[in-house]
Amino acid sequence: MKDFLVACVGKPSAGKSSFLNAVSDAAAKVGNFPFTTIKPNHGVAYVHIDCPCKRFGKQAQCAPKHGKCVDGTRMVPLRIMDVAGLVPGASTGEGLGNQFLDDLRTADLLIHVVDASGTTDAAGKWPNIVRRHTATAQSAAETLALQFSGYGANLSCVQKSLDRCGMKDGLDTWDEDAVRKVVDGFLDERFPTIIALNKIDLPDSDKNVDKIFRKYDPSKIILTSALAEVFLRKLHSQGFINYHEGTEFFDLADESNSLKPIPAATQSRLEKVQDLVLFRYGNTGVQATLKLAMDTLQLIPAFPVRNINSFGDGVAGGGSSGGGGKEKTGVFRDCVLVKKGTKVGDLMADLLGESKKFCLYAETVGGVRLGEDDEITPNNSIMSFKLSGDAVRE
Ligand SMILES: Nc1nc2c(ncn2[C@@H]2O[C@H](COP(=O)(O)OP(=O)(O)OP(=O)(O)O)[C@@H](O)[C@H]2O)c(=O)[nH]1
Ligand SMILES: [Mg+2]
Repeated sequence: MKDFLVACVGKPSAGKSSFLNAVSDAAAKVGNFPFTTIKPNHGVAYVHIDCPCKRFGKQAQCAPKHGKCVDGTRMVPLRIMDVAGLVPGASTGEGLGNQFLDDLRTADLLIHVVDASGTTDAAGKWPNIVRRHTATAQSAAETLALQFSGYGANLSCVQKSLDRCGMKDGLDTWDEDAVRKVVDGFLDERFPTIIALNKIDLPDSDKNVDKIFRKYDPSKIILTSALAEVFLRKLHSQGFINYHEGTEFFDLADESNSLKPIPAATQSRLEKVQDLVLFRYGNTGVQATLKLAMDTLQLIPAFPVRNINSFGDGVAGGGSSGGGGKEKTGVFRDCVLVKKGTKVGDLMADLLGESKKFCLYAETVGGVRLGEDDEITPNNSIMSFKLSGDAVRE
């Protein structure tokens, strides 16, 4: 199946690299000056999903090949990258120019990281665009296609986004809200986009949060503190706390665990993070952002298993290695993210490749047969593919 990629974009110093570090294994350079990132950083983030092992009481045997599963909460890998800071006009060569837009071409979704403590500003270059538009007597779509060319836009993509947000020609009369609507419409057409409204731990953020919520679709905004998440994860990896990612909870050292006592200076910082972020917002928001990314991309997890009764190892019912307990290698070893609407046959082709022709049938829990044209849904997402070789052996 396609390996999905999400990319963090946003203005310089918004916290893109911090966000990447907060959710992934990356160690991207972070700095309090613009354009710290020149070359994109890549990482693997883990999205938390409900693992079926819990439903079947098999948490102890659950053994993901990638990521891990903690008591039925499964961490599924998702590729993520950040890029250099985006400034208005990047598509015409300002800032770091087109280079970083190239890096984005393969992204499936953008996480627009916004510094909530900063001032919001509209694209400063709009008057120039209007001037050129008027001088060249082009249509609105033509002018914008040129402007968005760095984002991989073509005329039809721009035209579609204009139609979708109900904007016609008369670009020179658009006010700020209209321009914003058009830009948002275009981004939605080209890339699904969600907003990580970052730095909510800073005092100035409050007033901007309201403003931004009024301007954008609130269902696409998550309040985040990448800094708090990085801090909590660091304390966790250093053995000071047991941080329950995605929640406001962590365990401290006591007789029942082997955690280390926290030094006084760190303790006061931890209390601050609790006061400013965890108690106020319930969590740091970064895990929720990944979840929203997954929902926006309409990804659902599918669990190919070798044995539909034991949920044992392997993608397809190919040859058995012979001997050994059925669950020697654990259950629900594989998990793939598929886009809603994906057909059973598509997944089959992807996982089995050439061997697809030996596939007799696919089945899900309870021995229910699946047709190649059946869509994968949360109800049939555990599936096994019966190959002819297998049928002979059994
Ligand atoms: N208070 C606070 N500061 C943050 C947060 N996230 C990032 N920062 C700080 O913001 C500054 C910029 O962070 P980066 O992650 O380097 O930002 P960036 O968007 O990658 O910046 P460029 O690569 O230069 O475009 C650093 O000083 C970070 O420590 C946050 O959630 N809260
Ligand atoms: Mg950066």
